[in-house]
Amino acid sequence: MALKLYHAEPLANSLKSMAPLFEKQLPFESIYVNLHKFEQHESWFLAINPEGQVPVLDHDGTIVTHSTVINEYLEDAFPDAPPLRPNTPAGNARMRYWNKFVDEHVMNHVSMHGWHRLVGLIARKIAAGEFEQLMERIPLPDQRRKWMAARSGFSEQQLADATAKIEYAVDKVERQLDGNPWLAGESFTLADINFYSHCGMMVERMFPEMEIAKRAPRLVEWRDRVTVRPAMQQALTMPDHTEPGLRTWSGHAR
Ligand SMILES: N[C@@H](CCC(=O)N[C@@H](CS)C(=O)NCC(=O)O)C(=O)O
Repeated sequence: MALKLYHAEPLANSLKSMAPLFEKQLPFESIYVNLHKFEQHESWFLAINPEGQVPVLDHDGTIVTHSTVINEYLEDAFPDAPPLRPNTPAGNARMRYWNKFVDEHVMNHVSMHGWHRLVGLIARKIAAGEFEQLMERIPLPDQRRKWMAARSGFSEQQLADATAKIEYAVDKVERQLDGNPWLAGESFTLADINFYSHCGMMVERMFPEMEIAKRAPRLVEWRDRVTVRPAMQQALTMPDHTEPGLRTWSGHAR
């Protein structure tokens, strides 16, 4: 059995698929893809994932893409490893409800702020002609538009809309954690890993004006319980090649 994970820094989608590998104690070969150098759009990587995005799991030649799909694949492929799904119909439905919520209503909004603050700096450093050439290599039209928007800067209105969606998510999670130790109920699941990787671990540092400690104390306590998990610590200490000067809020929870 050979597992390889193509990933970037331990944050967002990359963290989301690294954490389950450590939680499930599955040895894997880590292959770092440098997004700051656009390696995800190079032909060697596009041959593995034609969509040009990380993370990608390679399990004995079976290629699996999209973090939520990868994480469920690991549950199905390794039933004897410590589970990250309740494995009851109702429990799995709750977990998938929260995964869907994070994937559809949280990830892109936090990501826009991240791209505005970090990727925008990277994109603006690239010379005009070179930038257009790099854009031509991006296979997903939405992703190409996102890179271009990051270079010119997202509008105040777009950023404010994204902030409102994040506030909604924070309040929703805070209510869910009233009486439930974890998002899907009694056990730690992929849903906790998902919300943590995209929002929970950095929301306080990214949005100090939200006063998260006051607004969502249960979320902060949950966040700390996720951070100290040995597997999460292993994932969080995976290499970070972000230029130190560009590590503002993205300095990870270490
Ligand atoms: N739906 C995908 C999204 C993957 C994604 O957005 N990956 C980002 C890194 S967090 C990426 O590869 N960005 C580089 C790019 O699109 O150029 C998933 O869940 O894995």
